[in-house]
Amino acid sequence: MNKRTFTVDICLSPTLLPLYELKGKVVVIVDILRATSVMVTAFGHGIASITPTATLDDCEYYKTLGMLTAAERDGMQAEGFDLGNSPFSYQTDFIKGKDLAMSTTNGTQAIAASLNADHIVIGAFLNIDAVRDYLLKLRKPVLIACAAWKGKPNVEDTLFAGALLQKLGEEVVWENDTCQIAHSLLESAGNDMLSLVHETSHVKRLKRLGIEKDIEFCLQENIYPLVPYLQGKKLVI
Ligand code: 3SL
Repeated sequence: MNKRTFTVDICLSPTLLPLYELKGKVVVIVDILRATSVMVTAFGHGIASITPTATLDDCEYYKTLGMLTAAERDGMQAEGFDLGNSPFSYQTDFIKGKDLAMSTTNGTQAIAASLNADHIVIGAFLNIDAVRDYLLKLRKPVLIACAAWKGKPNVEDTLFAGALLQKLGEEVVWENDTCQIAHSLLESAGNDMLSLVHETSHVKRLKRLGIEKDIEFCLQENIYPLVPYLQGKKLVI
């Protein structure tokens, strides 16, 4: 490893996070379908901050403070909250300048499990080049933390991890075999990530809910050149 290179590792599920040292690391949280894609979209449309919460009760508390709230469980909007987890719900001027509290099945849990990291940033295909540039500027050891689905690794988050690795290229040293797994998966997708993702369990789950357009939207690259990062309890840009 020369002076300028830095390490990258990939954690395929939050249940494996206790095996990783987070101190001294930049953790990139990834939940392609759909939490981190939604967060990036919300910032792209002017939200002022997002406070991620692991529990619905905590999210509800922020409602009592007058904040906008979003909550999802098992793909559906949780009852009593203002918004759900579709990126299309955030493409509106209504959210401009607002502070949002948000709780999701996996994405916000992955953030809660990573709080010992030096930096937490939000990654999605929608902002992948901006994330790469951010990491190249910081030049600190990176852990890409996949939110997965209820502890089980998934294709879409692993694909993103492979794509980010590829974009970091020669600037990084791969720390563990999960990097090879993610990179091989990306190569197996070739130019057709959509077909691979279409076969996944989460897509089947989401299709049952009739939100196929969300899937295609979340697989687009570089729609929003911004990087949300955790500052105290809030994500900001
Ligand atoms: O688990 C999550 O954080 C969500 O992104 C899941 S869903 O896409 O809303 O089903």
